[in-house]
Amino acid sequence: MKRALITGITGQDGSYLAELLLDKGYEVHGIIRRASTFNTGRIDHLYHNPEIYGKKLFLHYGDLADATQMVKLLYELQPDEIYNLGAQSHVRVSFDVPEYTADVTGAGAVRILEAIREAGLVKKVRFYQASSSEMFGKVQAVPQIETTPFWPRSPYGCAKLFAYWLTVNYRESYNLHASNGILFNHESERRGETFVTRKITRAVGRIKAGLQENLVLGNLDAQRDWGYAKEYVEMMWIMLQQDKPDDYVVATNETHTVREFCQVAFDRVGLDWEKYVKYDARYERPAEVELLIGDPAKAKKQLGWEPKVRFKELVEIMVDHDVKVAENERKIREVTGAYTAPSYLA
Ligand code: NAP
Ligand code: G4F
Repeated sequence: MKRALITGITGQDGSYLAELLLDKGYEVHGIIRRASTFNTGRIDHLYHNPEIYGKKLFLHYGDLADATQMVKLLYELQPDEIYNLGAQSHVRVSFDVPEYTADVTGAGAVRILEAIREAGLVKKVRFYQASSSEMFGKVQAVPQIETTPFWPRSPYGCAKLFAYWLTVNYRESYNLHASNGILFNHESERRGETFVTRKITRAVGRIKAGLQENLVLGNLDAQRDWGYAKEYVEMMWIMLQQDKPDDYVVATNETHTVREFCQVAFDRVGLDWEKYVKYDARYERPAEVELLIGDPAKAKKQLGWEPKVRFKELVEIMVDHDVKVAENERKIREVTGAYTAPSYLA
């Protein structure tokens, strides 16, 4: 039985990856942060399953800012594979907390890489770094591929670039099996509620259910290459099963504006988006990434991976889910007369 360690297991990707690895027979360990509120909503179905938790899935308190705990965990666990998905992952927020983002999203990767050396795991372990299309920033070529020069446009992008190069550097310096997945935006029913896609689909559900009046957004012209998260975590695993580590673009090779996302999402429930979407400059960023579109040809050729869920289907999956969530919330409110929708319903 292989043993995997996931940082960021409570996040969108971490939760899907945990499911995938458990399905493949792995023993899965995840690092979670202590919080004053519940933060395990995305993995509660695994955590509350007595056949899984404590038998195949184990959670450990820790933080990417805490190098000592990282070394201790790696000594204890001796994992075969490490997936570094933990991060302060919100681009807009990274402008508010640049130093924290550098520490967790950037230096967090070094802490794991050094812990691998400290625990004597260089020859045994395989390491995956969650790199990002945000590193292409002010894009130098269209579409973007593995060799496109980087030009990050946010503290988040800069932090991810640091972690990207460190991963390459440890591969070259110590012969560590370390790979970067350069993942373009990927979304799902589990996407964080403050990223634009989920903000839109939640609003659609809530407007339809009469729980919300409008939706306030920033830049509608930004273009993104949006794929389905469930398919993207599979690529993380595939990359670590190769004899040789390498870096891969994971994308759909299609791009759409935020405006188009709104159109398709509101259309799904028969509403005219223009009547509900308002603009507020506070959602703009000091520097914007205007266009992302990735060509995953290398992933297809070398690893046989290609995305199946395309833009319209992705929007519809998310809207259909959020319509149900909002309808539940409306019913709960009707019965209790109060706002009681628990966040894990999302
Ligand atoms: P997410 O939903 O925001 O999840 C981030 C995870 O990191 C959460 O589990 C979070 O824990 C954890 N975390 C935050 N700060 C931490 C810290 N100081 N120490 C330990 N863990 C910490 O992100 P995601 O969408 O799943 O993305 C997964 C990874 O891929 C991230 O590194 C992200 O930057 C990267 N990425 C994402 C995309 C995308 O489109 N989704 C594209 C490219 C790259 P809490 O639950 O406690 O907050
Ligand atoms: O959904 P977003 O916040 O995602 P963004 O900035 O592209 O970052 C995501 O994808 C990256 C991969 O490229 C990841 F590395 C990163 O961790 C994260 O998952 O914003 C998408 C676009 C932006 O251009 C933004 O300006 O939507 C625009 N937007 C317009 N109104 C908005 C809003 N974004 C947010 N979050 N909220 C708005 O109200």
